[in-house]
Amino acid sequence: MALDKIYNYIGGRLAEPSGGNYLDNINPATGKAYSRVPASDARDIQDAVMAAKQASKAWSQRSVDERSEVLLRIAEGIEARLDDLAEIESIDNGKPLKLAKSVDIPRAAKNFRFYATAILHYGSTSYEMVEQPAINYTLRRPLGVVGCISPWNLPLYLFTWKIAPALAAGNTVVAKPSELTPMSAYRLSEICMEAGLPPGVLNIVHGLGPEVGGAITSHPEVKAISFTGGTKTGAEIARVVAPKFKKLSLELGGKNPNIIFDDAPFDDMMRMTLHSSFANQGQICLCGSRIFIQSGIYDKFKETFVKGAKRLKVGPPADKDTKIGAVVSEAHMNKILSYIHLAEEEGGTILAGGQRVIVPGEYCGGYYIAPTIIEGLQYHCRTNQEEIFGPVVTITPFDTEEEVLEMANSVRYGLSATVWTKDVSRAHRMAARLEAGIVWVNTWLLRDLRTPFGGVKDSGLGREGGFDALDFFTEPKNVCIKY
Ligand code: TXE
Repeated sequence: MALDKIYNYIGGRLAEPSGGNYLDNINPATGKAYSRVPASDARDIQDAVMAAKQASKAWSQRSVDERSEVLLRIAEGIEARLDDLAEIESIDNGKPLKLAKSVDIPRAAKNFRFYATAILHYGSTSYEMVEQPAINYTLRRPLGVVGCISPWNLPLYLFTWKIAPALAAGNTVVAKPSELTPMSAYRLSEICMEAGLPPGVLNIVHGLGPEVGGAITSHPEVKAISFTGGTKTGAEIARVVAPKFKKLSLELGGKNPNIIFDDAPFDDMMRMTLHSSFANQGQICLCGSRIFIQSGIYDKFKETFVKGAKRLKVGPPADKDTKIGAVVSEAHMNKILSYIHLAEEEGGTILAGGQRVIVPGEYCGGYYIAPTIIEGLQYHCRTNQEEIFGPVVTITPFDTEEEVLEMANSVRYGLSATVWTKDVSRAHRMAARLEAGIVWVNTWLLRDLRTPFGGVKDSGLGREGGFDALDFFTEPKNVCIKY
């Protein structure tokens, strides 16, 4: 049977890749190819950039009301296709259908809605001078053509998180979704056409990272790059764009601490910790993969947590009882399994999981891993320092705030941290001293889209969210008038 084909979206039209080459798109729940993705190259990026450049002036000169209306229609288009989009996201990525339907797709629509309305309230500053009769005001202008490159873990969610503010601010966009999860981005092209987005304002080009992503980052007409993905790729992109002086926003990996004090609200903490450890098969950059538990509740925590993890059902993403679907690819599964072996070599004890799960029937070739809990590791060993990005967590006891801060801050990453305690003063002390861009206290992944989102250290550069993203996608120009 011929596999369904995905097309690029360039200049308002669906297009085959110039070279006529395609990659297989694998369904990770079965391990079988189910569609074909364009293996585009620099020629397709050249076409996309030219289309974006041509559309740039007219789009930037539209009133914010007009831009807002088009983006709201895109949000409505996503909402209208909730079921279809959730299904394809779940097939492409391996995530439970329920999760795609309750989190990924609603959030993609919300991203468009949020920036369609944020732009209506986006202002700029003015400074009156007293010593001289003069006033300064700052214009904020779109940059022109910008590039957005996104990963596979939250495909449409993260793709739209970049595209929506870029378009709202009046830029035109050349965007590349991950080659592992291209289907929802392809559907987005259809939604944009239906919503009346003018041709060339958004261009979506599919293909491999170095060929397609690399052609975007190195293109002289692309004025800014917004990237989410691995830290290694982020470093490569920074190397390419730095000498070209492009604006750069990087959301990279994490190795986030989840710190649980004796006085934590136990039941809430346990429910949420199971979620923050294993949601989306642990493939969320914000997952708390290093869990530190104060000694007084360590044994109780361990017993309840291990029981809870063993109860999480691993199975086909479309099953309504499935809590843990498939990880995204065979290569990624092998990477995660190799870290589990490393943990054993480093002296860790596997308390739950630790192996691939074979789901019978048509899913027997799928990439499933049981939720895995490891104890007994030193905080500075590789398992505790490197990003695994799968359903694997370590648990480590601690006694004092000082001790846990040293362990928590010992990694090269600094994306997020979670603290569980009823002591308000302690919560503030910890929040101030944790090296992270985002700290949650007594919760996890509670997101207000107005807040700055991003990491410190090797977790990235710059902030997304709220007006920060609109600042990123615009250039300030100060005007000083003496009167
Ligand atoms: O991501 P890549 P990979 C972490 C996680 C994972 C590791 C590697 O630890 O195991 O990164 O994942 C495009 N120029 N995260 O290799 O390669 C690529 O095509 C321009 C954390 O799958 O970073 C895709 O569209 N673009 C993370 C995007 O970059 C390039 C989410 C991300 O892929 C490129 C995903 C290049 N040279 C992985 N090479 C998070 N922070 O949420 C690749 N790409």
